[in-house]
Amino acid sequence: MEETLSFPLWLRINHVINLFCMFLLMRSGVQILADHPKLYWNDGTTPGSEWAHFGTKVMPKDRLWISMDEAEHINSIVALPGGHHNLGAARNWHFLIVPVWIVNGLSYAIFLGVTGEWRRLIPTSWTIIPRAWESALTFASLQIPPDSAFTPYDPLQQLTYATVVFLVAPLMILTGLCMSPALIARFPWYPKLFGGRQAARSLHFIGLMTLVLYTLVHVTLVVVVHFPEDVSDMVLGSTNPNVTLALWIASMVLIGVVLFHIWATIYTLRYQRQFQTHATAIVEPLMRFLFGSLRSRQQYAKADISPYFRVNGYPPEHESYQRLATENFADWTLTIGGLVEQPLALSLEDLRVFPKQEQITKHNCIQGWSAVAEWGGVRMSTILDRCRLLPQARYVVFHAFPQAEYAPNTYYEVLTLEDILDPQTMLAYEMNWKPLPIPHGAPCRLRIEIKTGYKMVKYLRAIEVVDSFGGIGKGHGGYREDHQYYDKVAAI
Ligand SMILES: Nc1nc2c(c(=O)[nH]1)N[C@H]1C(S)=C(S)[C@@H](COP(=O)(O)O)O[C@H]1N2
Ligand SMILES: [Mo]
Repeated sequence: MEETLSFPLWLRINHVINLFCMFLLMRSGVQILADHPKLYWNDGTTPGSEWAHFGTKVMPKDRLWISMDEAEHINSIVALPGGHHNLGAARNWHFLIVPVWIVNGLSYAIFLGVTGEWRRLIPTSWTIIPRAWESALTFASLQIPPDSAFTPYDPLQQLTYATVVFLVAPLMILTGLCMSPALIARFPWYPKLFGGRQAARSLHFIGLMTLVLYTLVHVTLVVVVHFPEDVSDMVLGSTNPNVTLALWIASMVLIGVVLFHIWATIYTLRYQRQFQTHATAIVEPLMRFLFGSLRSRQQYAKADISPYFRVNGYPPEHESYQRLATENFADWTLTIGGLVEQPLALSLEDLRVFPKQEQITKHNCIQGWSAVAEWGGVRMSTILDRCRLLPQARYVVFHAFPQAEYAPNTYYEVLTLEDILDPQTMLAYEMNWKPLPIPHGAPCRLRIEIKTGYKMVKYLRAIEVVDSFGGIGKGHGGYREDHQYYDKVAAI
């Protein structure tokens, strides 16, 4: 039964939007990967256990190194925006485009269903498999199956389209969601469906490679088989035989996409701050809407604790810190002030008097690595109850001791009161039942399990309750927001 191929207008529009989104997602995705260019099947991301490593950097064996040192520089031709550690901008592109791509994909699926066009894509008989195999053999011998094989698609083509649309694309969404610390803190079983968070990350990458390969083959075949009729059908629908016009429009669209990428790359690199401000105005409310009300309910077993826990952020060399360290932080005090009725200055001993909370949780660095550890300390809400917030209080700022890598600035991060009330948000002075080691933030650090790692300030010196953070640092809500253009929600 011969069916004529008619691509309705909605489908042609879907196709163009999809093409526009896919390349932006791919390039920004590659930039995100470059920040931690290693892939694993285990959630401890033990160094050496990666199944793929892109780049040449080798970490030293004889001194402390941090995960930021592992990031690779990447060319702007493959990555958006390219360069070194432009993770903030790449994430903003990724998260701006993802909703457009998903809405476009859903509307495509709905139209397919409603119009009955799905029958061309979803196989309805097992005979498609031997027929697709036959077709594969034909292509392998560098021949094109006869016209009669295209009804409207050739069986191999149909099978491939169905796989990409109904298997690979949903898998990209589902595995992408596993990257959200908030989501997997609330539903720790969810990433297990894919074999863990790192397995999901690996699958997300394999999905990307599948889509790249698919795109290459798809474009090649459109050019080799039935060109330029395919282009004409794709652009104008099969009722319009004006091939020249179709080729002209297709070329303009492709040139437009390329120009957009060139503009996006240059704009992002030149106006990082402006792009951050505009992009996060959209991305942050969306992140809050999707993940903002999720509360951490993690309780991993002792056996889940990772043998190795990466470090990010070198210990402060500053003598104000070093002097405290030599005395095991006996003289350390944490000041809690700002918009509180009762300012506090707490020593380690004071902290140990509060009811102790213990939790075994998964740490998720924004760069991509993860690790599980036990944390012991005091719940943040306990501390805030003790100092009694004033009614104007809206944000809590965590300040660290000065670290040489950030001089003349110091590391700090801002959290909302709602974030803080997560039951697993705490000041940790213990890691794996031992005093918090110096590389991990001794004597005391923040844990907030619904966020990516950069929110969890180490080497804590002071906590400040404020009604606005515009005057702190550069005013974007944290050191990494100020200097690396990250968003301040950090829920994925
Ligand atoms: N003071 C300070 N705190 C910090 C950082 C830092 O550089 N300085 N890095 C953050 C980042 S990006 C991560 S992933 C975690 C890492 O914690 P870890 O070193 O214990 O693994 O600490 C966060 N807290
Ligand atoms: Mo991080």
